[in-house]
Amino acid sequence: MLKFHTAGESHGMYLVGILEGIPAGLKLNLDYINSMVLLRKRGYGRGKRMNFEEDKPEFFGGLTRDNITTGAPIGFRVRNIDWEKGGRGKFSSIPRPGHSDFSGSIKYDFENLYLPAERASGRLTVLDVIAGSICILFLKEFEVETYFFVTSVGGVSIPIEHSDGVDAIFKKAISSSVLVPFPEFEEKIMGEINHAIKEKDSLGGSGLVILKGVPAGLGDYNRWDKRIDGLIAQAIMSIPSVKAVEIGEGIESSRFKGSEFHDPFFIRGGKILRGSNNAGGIEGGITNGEDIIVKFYAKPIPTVRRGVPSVNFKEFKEVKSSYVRSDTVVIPAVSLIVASRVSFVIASTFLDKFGGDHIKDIKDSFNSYINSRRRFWQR
Ligand code: EPS
Repeated sequence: MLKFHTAGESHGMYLVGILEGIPAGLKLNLDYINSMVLLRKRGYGRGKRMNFEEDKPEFFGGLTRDNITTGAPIGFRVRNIDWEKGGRGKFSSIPRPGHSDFSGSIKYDFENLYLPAERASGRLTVLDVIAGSICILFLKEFEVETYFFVTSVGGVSIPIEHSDGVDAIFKKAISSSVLVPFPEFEEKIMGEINHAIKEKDSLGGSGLVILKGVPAGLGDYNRWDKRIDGLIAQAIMSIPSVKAVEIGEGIESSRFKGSEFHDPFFIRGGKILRGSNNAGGIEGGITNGEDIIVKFYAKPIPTVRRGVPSVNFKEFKEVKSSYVRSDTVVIPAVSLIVASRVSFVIASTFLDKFGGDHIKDIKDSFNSYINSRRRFWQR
C-alpha cells in the first residue's frame, strides 16, 4: 500500500511530501514531474501568487543520482517564494463562509481565523501533483495512461465524450489555458472568467479524469474500505473545493431502467467485449478492465472579492467577509489534482495486488496474472 504524508503551510518556508511504497527500479522522469507541477500553476483565472511562485520540486530521498527509485520513501520539497517575500502573516476575526476559517478555528481554538487555511489551502496540492506524477510514471510501466479535462466552468459546459480519440483531444487540452480541447469553448470560458473577475466574484466547475489500461481486479468487495470506488471518492472529496464525485454515469443511472443502463457483454471475433461503459470501469468495487471514468464537481472558491455576509467575532458585528489575494477559478488545477489522486489510488491498489520490492518483480507478477486470466477476454 502506498502512503503519502505532507508537512508545511501555505505561507511557510517549505512544503514537504513523503511518498512511501514505490518499488525500486523505477526511473523517474523529472522533466515530466516538473511539467505537471507547472501545469497546475498555469490555468487562466489563477491569482497573483501563481505569478511569483516557482514551484520547483527538490528531491531529497529515495532516489539514486540517476533518479532511479531505491524502494526507500521518496522525499521532496517545494520552496514557498511567498515566505521569502515576507509572507502574509495576517490576522482575521471574520470567517470566509465556505472556507476552513470557522470550523477549523473552533476545532483548534485559534484566535486568528486565517490559521486553518494554512493547511486547508489549495497550495498544498502542489505536493499531490508531485506524488501523483510519480504514480502516473509508475502506471505507465504497465501501459496505464491518465487523461484529465475541464468539462465546465461556471455556466459554460464543454461536451467531452470519453471516446477513443481521447489521446488527441488530451494533447489539445493540455496546451489550452483552461484545459479544454476545443478553442471555441476556451474563448467562452475565458469570457466567463473575465466577467467573474469584473464582478469581483469566483467560479466553480467540473471535470473528467480517464484512466486507460487499468487491469481488471483492483480493489475488493470483501471489505467496505477496500472497494475501489469508495477509495477514489475519498481521495477526491478531500481535495479542497471538490463537493461531488461521480463514477461513470453514476448520476444518470438513477433515471434509467436496469435493462437499459448496465453494460452488456457480447462476443466478436473470439473476444468478449462490453457494449458500453456506464459503470466507469468499476463493478462490485473492483476494476473490470474498462476505462476508469471519474467526474467531479467543485464549488466556487470561498475567497470572494465582493464579500459574503459574515460576522466579526471580536466585535460581535455583522460584516462582509474581507478580501485577501485569491484565485478566481481553480478548476483546471483541480482536474490535474484529481488525476493525481486517482492515479495514487490505482497505483496503491495495483501494488497491493502485484506488490514486490523491485519493479521487475511486479512485472513478473502482473504478467503471470494477465496470462492466467485470458479466458475472461478471449477464447
Ligand atoms: C489559497 C489562496 C491563494 C491561492 C492558493 C490557495 O494563495 P494566497 O493565500 O497566498 O494568496 O493562490 O493557492 C496556491 C497558492 C497554490 O499554489 O495553489 C487558499 O486560501 O486556499
